[in-house]
Amino acid sequence: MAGAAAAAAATLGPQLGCAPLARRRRAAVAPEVRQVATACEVCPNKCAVLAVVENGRVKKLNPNPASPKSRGMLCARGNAAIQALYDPDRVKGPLIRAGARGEGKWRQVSWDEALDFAAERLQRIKDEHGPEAVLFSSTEGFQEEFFKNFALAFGSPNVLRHPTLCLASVNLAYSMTFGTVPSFDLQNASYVIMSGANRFESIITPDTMDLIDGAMNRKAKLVYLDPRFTVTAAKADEWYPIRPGTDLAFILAMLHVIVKEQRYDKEFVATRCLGFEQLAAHVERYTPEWAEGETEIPARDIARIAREFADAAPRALYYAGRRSSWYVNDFQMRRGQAILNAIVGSWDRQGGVVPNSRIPLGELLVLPWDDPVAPRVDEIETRFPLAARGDGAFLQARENVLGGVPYPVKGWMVYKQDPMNALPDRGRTRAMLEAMDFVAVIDTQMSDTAWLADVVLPESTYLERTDPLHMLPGIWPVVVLRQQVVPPVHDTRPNLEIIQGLARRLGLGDYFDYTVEEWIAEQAAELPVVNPLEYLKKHGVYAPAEAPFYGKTLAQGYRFLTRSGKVELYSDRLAEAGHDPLPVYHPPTPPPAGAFRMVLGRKATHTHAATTNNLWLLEQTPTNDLWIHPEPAGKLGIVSGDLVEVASQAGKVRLPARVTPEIRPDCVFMLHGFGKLSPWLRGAHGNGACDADVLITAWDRVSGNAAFHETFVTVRKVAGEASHA
Ligand SMILES: Nc1nc2c(c(=O)[nH]1)N[C@H]1C(S)=C(S)[C@@H](COP(=O)(O)OP(=O)(O)OC[C@H]3O[C@@H](n4cnc5c(=O)[nH]c(N)nc54)[C@H](O)[C@@H]3O)O[C@H]1N2
Ligand SMILES: Nc1nc2c(c(=O)[nH]1)N[C@H]1C(S)=C(S)[C@@H](COP(=O)(O)OP(=O)(O)OC[C@H]3O[C@@H](n4cnc5c(=O)[nH]c(N)nc54)[C@H](O)[C@@H]3O)O[C@H]1N2
Ligand code: SF4
Ligand SMILES: [Mo]
Repeated sequence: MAGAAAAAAATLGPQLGCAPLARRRRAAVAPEVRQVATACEVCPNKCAVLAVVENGRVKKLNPNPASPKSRGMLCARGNAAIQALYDPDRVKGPLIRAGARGEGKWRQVSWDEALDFAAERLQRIKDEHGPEAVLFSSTEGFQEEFFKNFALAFGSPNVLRHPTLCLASVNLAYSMTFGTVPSFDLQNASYVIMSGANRFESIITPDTMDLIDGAMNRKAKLVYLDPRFTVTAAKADEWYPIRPGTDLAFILAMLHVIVKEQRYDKEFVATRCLGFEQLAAHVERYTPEWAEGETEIPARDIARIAREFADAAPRALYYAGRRSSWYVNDFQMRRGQAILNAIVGSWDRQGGVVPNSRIPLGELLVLPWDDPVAPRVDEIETRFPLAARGDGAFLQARENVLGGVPYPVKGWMVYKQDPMNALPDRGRTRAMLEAMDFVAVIDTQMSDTAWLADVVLPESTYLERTDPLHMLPGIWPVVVLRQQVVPPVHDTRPNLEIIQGLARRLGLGDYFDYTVEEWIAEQAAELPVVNPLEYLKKHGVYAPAEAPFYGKTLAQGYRFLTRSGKVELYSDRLAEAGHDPLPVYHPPTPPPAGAFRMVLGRKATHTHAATTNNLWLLEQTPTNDLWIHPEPAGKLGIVSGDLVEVASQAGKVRLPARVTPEIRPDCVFMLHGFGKLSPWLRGAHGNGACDADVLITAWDRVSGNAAFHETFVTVRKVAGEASHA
């Protein structure tokens, strides 16, 4: 009726000369419009956002070009955050489990009741088993620090962070070589090589924009290795569908050519690097002809790429991917890349591999707590002595907890993470959850892990809260503010308030006796602008005008943060820890006859397992399917759309096949984040398949990082309809 009336008015209005009425109407409903600068939370990039609020509702999210990191970009996922804010499937208030674990019976309770309940359970575990019997796991985010601090103040050393599922091996490889984890100057590079690192779909700012500019405008040559024909492959100058797990053979052969033909930067090697002689002797045996047999990349192309790369240096870089949770030898492959970047002299040069600049922030002084006394449950000190202790080794922790060694763990607190999807072998993660006396999940939605918890503590989404400032290091560092755009739509709280509520009840309140505003004020105080807080509230970001910097570490007498103070091509520390001091190639185990290797990757329209209930993004990518090459598919009698069963040692899933030449015949691929258990996530529940059901448990030997690409699966056609929401 209302629609019909409006349509009638629209046609009749002008004829009847109702202009004064139309004006009056407009005046009456003129919306109140505000713009708030904030920072996106939908993936780790923290892109700067200008949120448009109309009559109290977020109407539009625009990019804030003031950030040198995200510049004028806000991706599809960033735009779709509005849908997540107003999603009817959100957890709208605290919940306590009312039935059996996973049965789906919940009691909607007050915050007081939820926090009393959680604190009582945590205290009980602490009294009976010690504080180390509670595990605290989380993924990066501006409020993660409060969660980590809570774990430590509670007395548990068992903090597990997401790098051990993501980038721990690449970070460790660069740290062991250069003493730091650098950025890659794609804006100025003229030659770029990438192993995987699918930047046109796996978005990292500003790398994705720089690479688009470089590749599309032919400023840089891009050589891309990936068993899949990704969007990045489509835009590259050269794409090689490398045999998976053999990138180190390609890298070692490049080193062989560059060393043998003396194409390395002799000055940099002589003055800054340690162990070149050992490296030269080591790569003698790794010829391009040998590498061809491993990688299936022609020897003449490997040799040519090595020469082109060395000749283009220092504006040449072997780009380090972010997700390096690939193989059990991942660390050594990334070390090989770092060594290659070092010897061609790309370090700290324009267009090369550049140590990050930083902007100092102030720090609110808080009451210090005593460090936890118990050893870590993942035994990281002895099993992965070189790894970042504060991040832990997630899969080792899960296996130890399941085995009850070295001590029992009875409680698990989860923040902004969905281990039921993010860890391989979902059955084992579920077994770990089932074995717990108490599980609490702080999330914005009913994730699969939340579905199996005892209490769900709903955090306000990023558009509804103010977070601590964050400095994003880089060639162009930036400080970003995430400030509240609208008040919480439901009965949710920011993480700090949840932590404070728990801490007060556990007698730890004094450690968290501050507000986020006080925290931010102290952080901002150091910034070299007038009224820094006001400046940040208005602009959303602070970036110094004088960046970027190159060559700070090239000054005479500079000591790299390695043991020797030099770039370590050869590493004593690795040898002492029982690892190869130079990267040694170990061929990957080939898939058994009739089996495929499963590889992982992303699409530009989803973040991990977090966005597959977002209707706007589901419209772009509604489900997942199994990529399989036409050759094996033909042998198995599979055509696109057929339902297939994918089985590994860990489990089985069913999903539709997508027969495509865009993947090697020896691999299969499915997108992450579908096949959800949680019926509250209506868009992804029973829609497609969950990769974590079939991935097996394996980890990198040096860093303990998950190794997701070690899984072999069989595929067979089965009768029935594909489950599709
Ligand atoms: N749109 C979107 N962007 C994101 C994210 C997201 O979820 N969605 N997540 C962010 C996060 S946390 C991360 S860690 C990054 C991940 O981004 P990347 O580091 O780029 O990692 P992935 O895209 O997971 O995988 C890279 C590619 O490696 C290929 N690959 C598999 N095995 C091999 C191999 O043996 N050799 C070679 N050369 N290639 C191989 C896979 O086919 C895949 O295409 O993306 C970030 N950006
Ligand atoms: N099978 C498989 N496993 C993987 C990967 C893969 O590709 N496949 N990728 C690996 C990589 S690279 C990474 S980085 C990890 C990522 O692992 P996770 O961090 O677990 O990934 P997400 O699915 O992005 O997010 C987890 C949860 O955070 C919630 N969340 C989002 N925003 C907020 C917020 O503001 N507050 C709170 N409290 N919660 C919020 C989401 O609702 C979601 O349930 O997974 C790793 N594991
Ligand atoms: S890349 Fe997209 S999802 Fe990630 S922070 Fe930026 S806008 Fe948000
Ligand atoms: Mo990641």
